[in-house]
Amino acid sequence: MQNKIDEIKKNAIKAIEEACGVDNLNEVKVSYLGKKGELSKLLKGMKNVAPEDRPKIGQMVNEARAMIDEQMSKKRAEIQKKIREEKMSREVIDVTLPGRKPLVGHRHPNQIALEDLERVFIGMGYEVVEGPEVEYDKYNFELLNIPANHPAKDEQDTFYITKDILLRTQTSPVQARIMETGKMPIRVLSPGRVFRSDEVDATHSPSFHQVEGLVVDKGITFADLKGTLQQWATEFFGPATKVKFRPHHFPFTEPSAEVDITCFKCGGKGCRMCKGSGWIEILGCGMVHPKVLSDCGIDPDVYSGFAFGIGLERVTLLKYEIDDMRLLYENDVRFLKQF
Ligand code: 2NM
Repeated sequence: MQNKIDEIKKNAIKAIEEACGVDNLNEVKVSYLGKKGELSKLLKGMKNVAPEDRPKIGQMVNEARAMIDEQMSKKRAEIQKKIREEKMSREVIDVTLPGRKPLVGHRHPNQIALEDLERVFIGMGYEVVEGPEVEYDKYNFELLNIPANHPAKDEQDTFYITKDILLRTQTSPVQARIMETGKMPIRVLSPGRVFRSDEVDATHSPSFHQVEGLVVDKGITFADLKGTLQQWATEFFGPATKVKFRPHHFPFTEPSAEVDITCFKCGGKGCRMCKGSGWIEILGCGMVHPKVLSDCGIDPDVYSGFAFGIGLERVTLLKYEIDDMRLLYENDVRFLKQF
């Protein structure tokens, strides 16, 4: 009996020594001190022991149990200490290390150009107004004097949601909504995303941005339009910039014009930027058509106005001398970081 107890003790101590974690140690505990463990098994064999020897054996088993238990506690404390120390050394903070620099993003080149552009018009007293990208046919076409048979209304050119609801092809519907409110005078700039059913290439995208301007008041003339755009060109492209108005046609303006500016790269001599002509086509504009005014509830005999539309991407590409519009949409940080 004595030998057996000694052997259990020896094995238990060895197992405790070798235990490599708290879970493992618990397993050892169960197998020696548990209900079905080695010591309990031994006690169950007591019926074969002479009655007078039983208290002695019982005492020896209890001593063995106490001794194994104590070893166990020691080992447990050791393991926990080691775990704690490892954790502490892992979590040590070296306060002398340099700080980590947070990655700060910045504005997209389109956004920089837009804010530069807005600043000029805000300086002239314009208010920036945005509107829905999903529009009614009524605001996108009908109120802007774009008749049902106009090519812009073709399914090939416009993204229709239903017969009457579509992705706006211009930001003028925002201005039709403003005219409809009837609050005078109007001096607004409407930047925003527009959609056309175009194939992607270096100068086209099915989704791009426009900045349209609208002024309506008593006595507004083409001279106001010319002065305004000349002022914008000077502030935006540089003091030497001249503007040239070429007759054009838009359904919502009469008369209408396309505007060229002298090339800000070569000053008008002709270079790669302006394809040798000295001029760069920059926007469309005109006097708001009397029918558009009256359809929007404004009396064209009392009020007149001008409007213009600038392609934001076109301005961004020119400003930064980028030769492919697709670069603006790919969001490659190696490209975006340069602005
Ligand atoms: C352009 C060219 C010419 C324009 C017209 C209007 C409105 F709402 F008054 F009718 N907004 N914008 C306009 C005029 C837009 O884009 C090339």
